[in-house]
Formats: sequence, C-alpha cells, structure tokens
Amino acid sequence: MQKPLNIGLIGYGFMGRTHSNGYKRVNDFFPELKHRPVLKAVCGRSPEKLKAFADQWQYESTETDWRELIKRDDIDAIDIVTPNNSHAEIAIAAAEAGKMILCEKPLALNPTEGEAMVAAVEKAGVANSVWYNYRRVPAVTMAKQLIDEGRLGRIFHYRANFLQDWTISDDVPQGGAALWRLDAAAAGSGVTGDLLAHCIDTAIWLNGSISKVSGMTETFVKERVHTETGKVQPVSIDDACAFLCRFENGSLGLFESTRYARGHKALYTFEINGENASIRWDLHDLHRLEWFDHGDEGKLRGWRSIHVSDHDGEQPYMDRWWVPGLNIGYEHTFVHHVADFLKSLDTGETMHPNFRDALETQVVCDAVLKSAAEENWKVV
Ligand code: SOE
Repeated sequence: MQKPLNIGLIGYGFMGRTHSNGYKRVNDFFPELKHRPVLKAVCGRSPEKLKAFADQWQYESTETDWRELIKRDDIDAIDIVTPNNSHAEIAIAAAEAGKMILCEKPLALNPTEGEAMVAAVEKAGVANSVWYNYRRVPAVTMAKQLIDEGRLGRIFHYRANFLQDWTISDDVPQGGAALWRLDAAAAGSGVTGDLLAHCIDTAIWLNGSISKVSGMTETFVKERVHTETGKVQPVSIDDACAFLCRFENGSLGLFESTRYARGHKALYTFEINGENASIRWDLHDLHRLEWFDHGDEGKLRGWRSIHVSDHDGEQPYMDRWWVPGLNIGYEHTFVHHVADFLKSLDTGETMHPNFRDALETQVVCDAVLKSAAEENWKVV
C-alpha cells in the first residue's frame, strides 16, 4: 500500500496540465514507489475555470485563495504554477507552513527573491524542487551519464539555442492571465527567464557552473496593447537574448533564445564538444542523441545517431515505457520528474534540481540581463 501524497496545485494553465498528468501517470509506470500523489485540491481565482479544470483532471476540491489552501492539514505538497511574480510569496508561506514545494521555473523574478525562497525551504527542512523538465528527457539524462563517465574528456565548447516565433506580430497583446509571459512585472524577464533558463539549467547540470557572462538583448516590438485595459503600453521584456560565457571547467559557452525565429515553435538544441567526443541533442527529435567518438576506428568514424529507447536497462527511464524502439514525448519528462521526486522522499536523497540549483540558474539569468543592459562582462 503506497502512502498518499496530497497535492495542492496553485494555478491551472498549461503547466498545471503537464504536472497533473505527471501525478496521475507516475505510479502506473513506477510501481515500486512508496508514495502515491493524490490530486487533493486545485486553487485559482476564476471559479468557473477552476471548476472546469478540477472536473477535467479529477481534483477532489477547489480553493480560490492560496492562503486557505496552504492552511489545510490535508495538503502535503504545494505545486506552484502561477506567474513568476507570485512564486516567492507562495513558496515562502508554504515552507513556513511545513509543506513540500514543487515550483515551476524560473524559480523567482530575481536572485533576491530566489535567495529568500532557498532560505525558507532550507530553514523549514521541506522537500523542494523546480520543474526544469528537460533534464529528464532520456537522451539528455544519457548525455549526463556519458559526461560523468568521462567519455568526452576535457570539454571545450557548450552551445545551446531555444527558439520560438510566436510574438513576431505586433498584434499580439501583452499581460493578463494568458499573456503574462510578455509582461516583465509578472514574468521578471522575457526569453531569458522563460527559455534561456532551461538551457542554463541543463548546461550547469551537464558542464558545471558558469563563471562569467556577456549578453545582448533586444526588444523588437516596442509597444503592445494590454489584454485587459486595451491601452497601448511599452514592451518591457527581452524578445531575444544571446550570451557568451566561460564555465568554471575552462570551456566556452554560446547561448541564444528568441521568440522571433520564424519557423521555430520550440526548438531547444545543444551541442557539447570535448577532447574525445561530441554530443548533440534536438528537442524535436528528442529520442536521438548524436554522438561523435574520435576513438572509433578511423575509416568508420562519424556521427552516430543513437535512438535512446532500449530496454536493457542501460538507457535511462526507457525500461518503464513500451517495447524497445517505441517513442515517448514531452509529457513523459514530467512523469519522470514526479517519479524522481517521490523516489527522493522514499530514499531520503536530495532531489535535483531543487530551489538551490534553480537559484544558480536565476543568478546567471540576472547577470546576463545586467551585462546586456550595461554592455559589459559580468562575473557570476
Ligand atoms: C513558453 O512558450 C514555454 O511554454 C515555456 O514557458 C516553457 O518553459 C518551455 O518549456 C516551452 O515554452
């Protein structure tokens, strides 16, 4: 019999669906786990939308005030999927109430908030995690294993892109419940916190800490209509951001994200070049890990395309799903995240990425934005 882990979800947008799906699926595919998430309550401000979400995802109850949710004795873990400007207040209150916390990325609006969040969870001693989900794409996890096994040797280069094209039209409004990602007051930043933060989280995980950055940003559309007031307002987010960096291991990094790359909806790619081998990965072909090994016999040397989907137990996560060679998708990264979170409760091991890990990403994002504003290098 598994122990129930009663979830209180705050917010119910796109990320509320990905997390709810993770909670619902996890025990079917990870039956050895000793905890079972129970969709106890969902919280949001619009009663009608809240009821529709609760009915669809089978949450047992609803709350319209997150403070009331946090007070409830029947809630073990608070999951925060609200806009970024409410993460800190909710997470700190939840930690003080002794709740475990799973928070959407980015951790906070800025490092100051992030530090207060880390202090709160560490003082309360509550389990905590941030949903940087791409770490748990099996091919990305396998890249981590190959690097940790030392197969790349010394690493020279890390490059990553996250490209979208959904804000090119100046007719796209900004702000409000649906388009808060375009409002700096709610989001903290534009593509830096929303997209580059994913690339930075993966990069730090795979290649270690970043020590120095030099960034540039641009806001291509300067004014947009606000969704709720109908008024034309200045755009205060970064529409595109690119930066150079140095890693502590001596390698050089090159990162780019934009919402103005016509033709790209969510293209996340990275490439790592080491002394002995190189690795390449592309979200749109997420099972494939491209691998070049200089140790291969000369006449056969070339890029291998490894379909990470085998069941012999050597390729991460895949033995949980279908038969060898069959695919899984984006949603499974959230199932894996929940599975690893529950496993950390079972074993007492620390879950990663946690608030402290996500703070490191937040600090890099902040340094990139400051460097872009001041047109100089920043030490992280
Ligand atoms: C934005 O469009 C977005 O949904 C991000 O908020 C997510 O974190 C990213 O995974 C996909 O794109």
